[in-house]
Amino acid sequence: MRKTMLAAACIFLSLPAAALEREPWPVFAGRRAQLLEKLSDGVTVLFGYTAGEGQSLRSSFRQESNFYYMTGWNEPGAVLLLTPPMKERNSPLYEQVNQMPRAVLYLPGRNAREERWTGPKIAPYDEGVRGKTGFEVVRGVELFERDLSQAVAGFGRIYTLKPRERAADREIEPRRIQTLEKIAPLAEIADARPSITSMRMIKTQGEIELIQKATDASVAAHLAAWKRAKPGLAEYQVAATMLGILLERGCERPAYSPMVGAGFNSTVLHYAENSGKMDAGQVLLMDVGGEYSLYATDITRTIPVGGKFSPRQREIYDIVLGAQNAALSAVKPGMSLARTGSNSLYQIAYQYINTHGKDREGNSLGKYFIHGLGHHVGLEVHDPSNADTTLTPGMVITLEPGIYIPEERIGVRVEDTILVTDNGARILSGALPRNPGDVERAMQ
Ligand SMILES: [Mn+2]
Repeated sequence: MRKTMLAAACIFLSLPAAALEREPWPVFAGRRAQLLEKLSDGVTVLFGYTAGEGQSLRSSFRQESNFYYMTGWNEPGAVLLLTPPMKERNSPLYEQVNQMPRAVLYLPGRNAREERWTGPKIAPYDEGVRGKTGFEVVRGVELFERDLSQAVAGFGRIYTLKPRERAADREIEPRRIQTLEKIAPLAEIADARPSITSMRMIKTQGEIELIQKATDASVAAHLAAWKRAKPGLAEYQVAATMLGILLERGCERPAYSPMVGAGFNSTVLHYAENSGKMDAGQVLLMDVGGEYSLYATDITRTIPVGGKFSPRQREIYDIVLGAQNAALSAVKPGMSLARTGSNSLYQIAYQYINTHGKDREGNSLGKYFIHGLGHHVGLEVHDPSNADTTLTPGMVITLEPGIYIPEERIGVRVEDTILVTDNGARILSGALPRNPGDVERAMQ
């Protein structure tokens, strides 16, 4: 007994913390160069999350997504300053501004006491800090205020993240803007978000690979759930199987609260209690995806508890799948996820649903498709996108039609994460069966 415990302790101590995978540093440097070109008439300031902002008792530290996208930096308390070259040769500030480094990463100083709690961190004056950060210039965060004051004098404008209308972090960003207004009271504060968003919408090869890894782990989680889901089991037990596999395969966490709902619960769009029991004859809807090295995926499948769809469940499933296939075959550059317009994929899916099948009253089923067709996926499961975006090669989106009929206790959604290619789409979650017969077979 003692010996076993000792052995267990040794194994535990010798296991390194799971290292996040990251694109090579030059990719991030390239993004900063691109942003400097886009926002060439002002300095850009991005704040990484502090320890308090990026973590809670319930989760480990995770960087703010825009900051991570520009830096690849996942430690707390960092700040990014981008200073474009000044073009006005006659300006008295020309020399001063153009001598400044274009990109500086500011890091908090070493805090040995803090590190006893949170582990060793990289500090600004560490030897080899350039190689450890991918930045030519790394400074202590105490120099940020001085540097920003000098840089902003040449432009009078600071680009930073302005709060979105419906933001989860709506307290953090206004606080940050107050900080900037204190340092540079005369500067105009402009929004860097649309420019960063337009970059984030087009994924690099490295990003696609990370999304694929999140997807592969999630496909494995779904397949295991199909084998586990048996009459009498609780929804949370199926969710537990899925979470276990996500973590086992190197995901840091699920990309969103897993939703596992049987029967009536399958018709509740954001059902995440997962507290019900499943019975034979019900459908079980599982919307579960992992986060791998900060990248998300988003997959939903609906399976028959007991292994075989009823004729009515199968009918509804076939309509949802038909709608997804109709949208899928229409995906190509120039199409759109918007609800309206001649290039709307939503309209294609909606029309399919609305012209196939009926409810108990003989009405068309369009009114039971109550959400959008899809969204972008990346560092966030609902990755940002600018208004009036048309699809472009390199975008990663979901296609997720659904029909939810509470009075019949049938909710069916089929959701895949796909890559927009030069002339169509590649289903990143294509390894997970979608056809109802294949789903039934995979459950055995
Ligand atoms: Mn989704």
